[in-house]
Amino acid sequence: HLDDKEPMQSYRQSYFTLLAMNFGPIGSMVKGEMPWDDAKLNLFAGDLAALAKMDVSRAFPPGSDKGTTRAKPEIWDNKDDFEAKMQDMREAVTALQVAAGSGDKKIIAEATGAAGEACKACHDEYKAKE
Ligand code: ASC
Repeated sequence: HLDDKEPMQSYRQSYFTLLAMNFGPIGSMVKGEMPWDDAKLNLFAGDLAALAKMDVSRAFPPGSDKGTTRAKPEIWDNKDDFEAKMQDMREAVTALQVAAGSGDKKIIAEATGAAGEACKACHDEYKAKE
């Protein structure tokens, strides 16, 4: 490996970086911090939905809580709740792709808010601040 990190830590960080870099611009467009671009929004929402089909749960196997990870031990203590929150995220970003296809800014804003809440719900419980 290229570094001395837990390999699954690299896997999950890469995954969530891809999520953030597709979701971030959608959030910025909805907030008016970036020019609205329907084509880009649909591309990003499509990639998010594709990423949601990946089994990111496999990036959190037992024993992969070692090292300097910001993934809190509660993930492995509350696997069912963690999985449920992950599933909420999958459903929210899949719904966001459908919303993006509508072209309706209000519907897109609501779906973006819901997806952001799904991200946050998991971070609040399972991602260390630093
Ligand atoms: C983002 C991003 C997150 C979520 C979260 C939403 O753009 O990188 O982790 O939105 O901040 O509350």
